Amino acid sequence: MAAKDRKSLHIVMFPWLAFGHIIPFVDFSKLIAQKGHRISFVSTPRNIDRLPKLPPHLASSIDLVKIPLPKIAELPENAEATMDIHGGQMDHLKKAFDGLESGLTRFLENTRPDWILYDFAPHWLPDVAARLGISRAFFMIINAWFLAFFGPAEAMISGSDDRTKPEDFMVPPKWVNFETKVAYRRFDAGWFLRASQKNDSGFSDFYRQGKVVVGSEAILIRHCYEFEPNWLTLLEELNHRPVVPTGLMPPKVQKDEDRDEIWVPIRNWLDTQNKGSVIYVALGREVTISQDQLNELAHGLELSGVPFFWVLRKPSISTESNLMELPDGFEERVSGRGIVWKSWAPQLKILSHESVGGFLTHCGWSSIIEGLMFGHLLITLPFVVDQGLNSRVVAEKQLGIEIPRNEEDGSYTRKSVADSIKLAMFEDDGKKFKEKAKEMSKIFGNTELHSQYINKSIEFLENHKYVNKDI
Ligand SMILES: *[C@@H]1O[C@H](CO)[C@@H](O)[C@H](O)[C@H]1NC(C)=O
Ligand SMILES: CC(=O)N[C@H]1CO[C@H](CO)[C@@H](O)[C@@H]1O
Repeated sequence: MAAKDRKSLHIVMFPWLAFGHIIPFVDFSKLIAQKGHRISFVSTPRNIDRLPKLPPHLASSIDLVKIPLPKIAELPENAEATMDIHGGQMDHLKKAFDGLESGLTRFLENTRPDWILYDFAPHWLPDVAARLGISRAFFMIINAWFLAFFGPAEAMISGSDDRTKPEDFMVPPKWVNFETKVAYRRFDAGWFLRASQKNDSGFSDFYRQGKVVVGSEAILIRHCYEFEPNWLTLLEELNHRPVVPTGLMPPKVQKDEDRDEIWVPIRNWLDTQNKGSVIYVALGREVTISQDQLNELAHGLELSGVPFFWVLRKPSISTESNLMELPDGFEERVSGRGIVWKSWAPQLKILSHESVGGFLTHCGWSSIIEGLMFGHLLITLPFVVDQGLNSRVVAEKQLGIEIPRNEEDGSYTRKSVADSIKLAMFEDDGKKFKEKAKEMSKIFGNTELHSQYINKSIEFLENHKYVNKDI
């Protein structure tokens, strides 16, 4: 059917309160709006105010809808996103988030959209939307192996999942029906174990995700068969509902001149370096490491002898344990060879520069996509959520090298950092991995392929609108 013959849809987007989630929801909103559909993007006032500016030609198709976050005594004033809090306050943010139910329900009653796409957290939302005859999809901004690790939704909801100790997450789950070693390790299994347990918000992440899955007509997921078919197929089998891959949604390198004052000096420095010689180092905004581990990373970069560009931003929430001081005299000693960049940096532009030859990353899914788009070998240092599994998949496919860690506490030494970098950049194994990573850019950087996925996932929304509106 030609676009002009189709009825334009009204689609509500409702991400979890973390910018690592909000940004992929914005990106997907823009892609949907480009097809002539109307978006209502719902979040809290301060998050909406912190969104990147919408392109002028789409601004009229994307309504930004602010619903105030209920005040909770345990949260700091004005905290509306994970970057405004420390880890111990996460459950309180989830509790406040649950308080958005009445505001969102009113909005849905008044506007009666065709679809609502939401994140893992609002366990109450599918029922509300179903009652109003609104079609519902869980938009999973992370990949299939992470979601498949949670298992069948019914067990997540009932709490009958029998995995109760870290060891249970250190092997592939019993429903995995293909050969893989992908699993958590002792130092990062704790995150998954906690996700299975009820906490101060009153609900476990397992329960939230389970409810969201069973209440949805479909799961849309940022994944593609060309990179990894097995976990994606497993998800369909586990969940008995359409699993629609949106592709990897590789971002476009923006030509935003208003940020040139930041990019130009960085580019000038990269221009002076040899092709493929620089390691780009960035652990993401929400990973905080201890002072001791920061020192080891710095010394490791120094010991490696490799040129580097390190984005090291102070966490927005400072505590005594994350002061982020570099070792004494570090910047003088590495001067000329290494740059420590302490504010926002245009990651995608840096990764696209030909001097960059490797990416030391915490292994967030977006970072992996951005690194492999340009065929960069990854040197991985995962911490929480999906990062450990991502790192193991990357290692299994020989696209990256995980820095050796202490199994118990996940600590690493300057020597393990330096050795991993040298292995990646100079040794034969590194060369082999580099070739494979470069090859991978044909999938990750394939705009045609991912545009096709986007087209198909939007066609899915167009063709599967809820018909039974008289509940
Ligand atoms: C996706 O759809 C757009 C029209 O909305 C079209 O221009 C584009 O070529 C399509 N992409 C692919 C890969 O088919
Ligand atoms: C069992 C469990 O994960 N408990 C956690 C609940 O949340 C608090 C912080 O809000 C943690 O300190 C507990 O470890």
